[in-house]
Amino acid sequence: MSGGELWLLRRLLVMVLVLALRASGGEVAGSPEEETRLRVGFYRAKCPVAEDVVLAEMRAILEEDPTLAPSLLRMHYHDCFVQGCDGSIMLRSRSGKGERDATPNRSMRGYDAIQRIKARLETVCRLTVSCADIIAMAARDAVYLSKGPWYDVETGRKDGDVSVAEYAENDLAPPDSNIVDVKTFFSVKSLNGKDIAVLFGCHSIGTSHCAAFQKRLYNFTGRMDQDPSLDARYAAQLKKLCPPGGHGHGHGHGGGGAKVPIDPGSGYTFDLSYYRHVLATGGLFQSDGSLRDDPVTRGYVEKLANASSPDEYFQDFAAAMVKMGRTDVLTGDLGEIRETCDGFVD
Ligand code: HEM
Ligand SMILES: *[C@@H]1O[C@H](CO)[C@@H](O)[C@H](O)[C@H]1NC(C)=O
Ligand SMILES: *[C@@H]1O[C@H](CO)[C@@H](O)[C@H](O)[C@H]1NC(C)=O
Ligand SMILES: CC(=O)N[C@H]1CO[C@H](CO)[C@@H](O)[C@@H]1O
Repeated sequence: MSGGELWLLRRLLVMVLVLALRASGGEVAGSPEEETRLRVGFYRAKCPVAEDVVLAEMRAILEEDPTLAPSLLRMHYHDCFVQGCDGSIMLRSRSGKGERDATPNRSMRGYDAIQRIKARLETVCRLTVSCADIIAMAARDAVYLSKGPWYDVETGRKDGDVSVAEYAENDLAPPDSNIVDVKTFFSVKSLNGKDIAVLFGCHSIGTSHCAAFQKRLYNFTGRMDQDPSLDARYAAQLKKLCPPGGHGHGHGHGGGGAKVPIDPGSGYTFDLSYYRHVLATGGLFQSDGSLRDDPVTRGYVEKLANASSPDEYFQDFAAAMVKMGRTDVLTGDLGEIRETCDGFVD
């Protein structure tokens, strides 16, 4: 058996085990039903200040460094897509084999912020609030503090203790994905076309290193050409910000190099301009532009690009984030509450 097959088999076994445990979890006498599923206000009894503490810390963190808002939103996406929302994105590996070390994760930021919130929570409610929930709450607060919607975040996740770089490589779509690839990556997590169009609105805030989309500007098909689906004026602007060479090649997206806003002109406000940008220019990443290539996602993008108010979008966003936040969670007796979020797995 090849390494890849072995790995798949291991994952399958873990999944079967998790499902079996979950199936039995509901029946175990004495284990209250409410402890075994996610719900709004999970900490109301055990740690009533939990959500307030997270919001207060987030205000302080973003006052010091506003650029961490998008980074912390992104962290929840990465945490949920890689082995479920289980806080494992925070774990460190001495041998460089953790999720943190995976290519798509190279430019992930905000680990210290999560650890800071966790340390604060440990002083008020020892061993009570999971890292996975802190990441989910921080993502919600990051959106809210970027003038986006407030929504009720479900809590009750436990933390996992496994972090494998390979999972991140396999579960996160690369930025040069087309819509068929994107739909495959998201349907594995039970997220449909509308969810994709809604969640991609996260790219309304934040920045990207040039390396993540450089290929579109200079060497799209390997013949030193430009991506024809990218608006020519936008491409010219990007070329000025991202001169050729220097920032890594091919699929590389991370490391040094210049950064550009993903939604130019509105890079730190959570609003609808991302959708207008995608429609008009093809977006920063091919995956953003790919929203135009499917009837469902395109229909949604066109609707929002023209919307006179963000209300409908904000409602859809809340629902999609809650849905994403349920991805393969550990609850009840599964998983643990760690004392620190960024412990070492090896
Ligand atoms: C196919 C799906 C996706 C792809 C290919 C993708 C790709 C990327 C890439 C390449 C970056 C730039 C990283 C860097 O160079 O610093 C980025 C940033 C970002 N992504 Fe995504 N992303 C996807 C989905 C999502 C989703 C669903 C969310 C939110 C739930 C999200 C939120 C963000 C945010 C907020 C940033 C800015 C981070 C910062 O400024 O530090 N992304 N994404
Ligand atoms: C352009 O892409 C081709 C094919 O991937 C590669 O062989 C070539 O080295 C690239 N050229 C530059 C200058 O990056
Ligand atoms: C959206 O706006 C464009 C022009 O910006 C217009 O051509 C189109 O008909 C509008 N679509 C809807 C559904 O209002
Ligand atoms: C391989 C690699 O660059 N991994 C990085 C992932 O992100 C963390 C946090 O920024 C870095 O410490 C790792 O070196």
